[in-house]
Amino acid sequence: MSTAKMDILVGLQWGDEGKGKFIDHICPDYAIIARFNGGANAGHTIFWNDKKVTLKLLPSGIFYPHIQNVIGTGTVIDPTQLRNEIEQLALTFPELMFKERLFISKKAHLVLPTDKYLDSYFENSPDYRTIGTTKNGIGCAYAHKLLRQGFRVTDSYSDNFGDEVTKTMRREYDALKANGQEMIDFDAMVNNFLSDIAYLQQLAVIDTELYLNAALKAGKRVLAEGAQATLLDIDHGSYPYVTSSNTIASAACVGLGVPPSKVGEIFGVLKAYLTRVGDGPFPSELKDGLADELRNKGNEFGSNTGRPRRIGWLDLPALKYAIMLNGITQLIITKADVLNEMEMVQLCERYDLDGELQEIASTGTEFFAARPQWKTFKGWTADFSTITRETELPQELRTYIAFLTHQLETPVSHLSIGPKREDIIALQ
Ligand code: 2SA
Ligand code: MG
Repeated sequence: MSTAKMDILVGLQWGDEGKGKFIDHICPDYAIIARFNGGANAGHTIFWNDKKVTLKLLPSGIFYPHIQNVIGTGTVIDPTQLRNEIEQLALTFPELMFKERLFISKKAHLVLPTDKYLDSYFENSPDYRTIGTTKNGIGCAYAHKLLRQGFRVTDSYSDNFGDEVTKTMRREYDALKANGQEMIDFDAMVNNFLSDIAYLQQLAVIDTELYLNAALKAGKRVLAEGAQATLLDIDHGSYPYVTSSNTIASAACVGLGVPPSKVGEIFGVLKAYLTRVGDGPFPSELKDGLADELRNKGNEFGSNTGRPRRIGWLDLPALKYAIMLNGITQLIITKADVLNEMEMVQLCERYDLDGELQEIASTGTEFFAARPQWKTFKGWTADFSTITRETELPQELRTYIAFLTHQLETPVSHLSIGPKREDIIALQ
């Protein structure tokens, strides 16, 4: 069998584009789904047997009997979250053998309970910058990794792991306590953590790089599943209001140990409008009643934290930038149905920076001052529940999509027009 390619799927905005839903749609075509970045800060919502499920750490292929799921080296793993997630799913779907289809990288880093407290401390203390994180300890775990003070999954098998990790947690715990951070009892925290580590150790912990490259060589198709999104990338996003991992397509190669020569399609998911949770710049943000209307229509609340998402119109300069960084080969537009029955739909066509017009964003300092120049489209009205093909779409929506395809110089291959798995139509 000939060598297969690894396709990559990423979000093009600030997250919550509906990546989980599209992955769920294309899953059957793949043998392996692999997470390459982030941790339990993700919230990928999918429907299985009409039940809504939000996955945080587990890859989105976990429900399919024929799919192997990988949590790769570039991720950070909170063993407590992982255990909770697997145990919860096993309660809802006892017939699915999740553990048998899950492979975890030996080299992925662990999120310690003190990382989570430290994250909360930074968020709440007036002495530090507030980012609006998910408080999952993501930034602190990645910081320890770069400082070379982190613990990897493989380290947990060594004889002195218990002592070493307890020593580290003691140090951090005491410092946090001295600064007034509220925490559970130290011994309880350590015991819970070590018990969750023992749970993690009975899962398949392997060399995921060897596994993935051998699978590709054997002709098995791999999909790399991005978490968070392009504008939250630690290097290229709206720093410091970003997550602590690289979220763009090239990070899939690093985070999974698969070379760029093996990459096939690069899917970019975007929502027909724009949302953001957490602080930071948002040039096309809406602050009026329209934002509330769209938030409610689109149910725009954080899938794990429940935080209300900020709402805005599509931002063309930011999208052009995201498409460039990722090398997107196919666009997927989601939630076109949420804009149903609007009199008009707008988008930010370019930025005005003190009179200087900018067609493509860069998220450097100017981005924070960008003022949108709007373009207005006539809205659309349709009964989306009956639409099954492109020709049935309202003309106004087709005009909007044609404009985007032309401006973004990238084909739109799929359009999502409702929350269910079947509410996705392929476009020509
Ligand atoms: P963190 O926790 O350190 O990664 O936070 C840093 C910034 O990244 C943003 N971020 C997200 N934005 C949207 N969705 C995310 N995942 C969950 C979801 C979030 C939730 O899909 O709904 O449940 O609220 C996600 N994860 C991180 C975060 O808001 C900060 O701006
Ligand atoms: Mg989400």
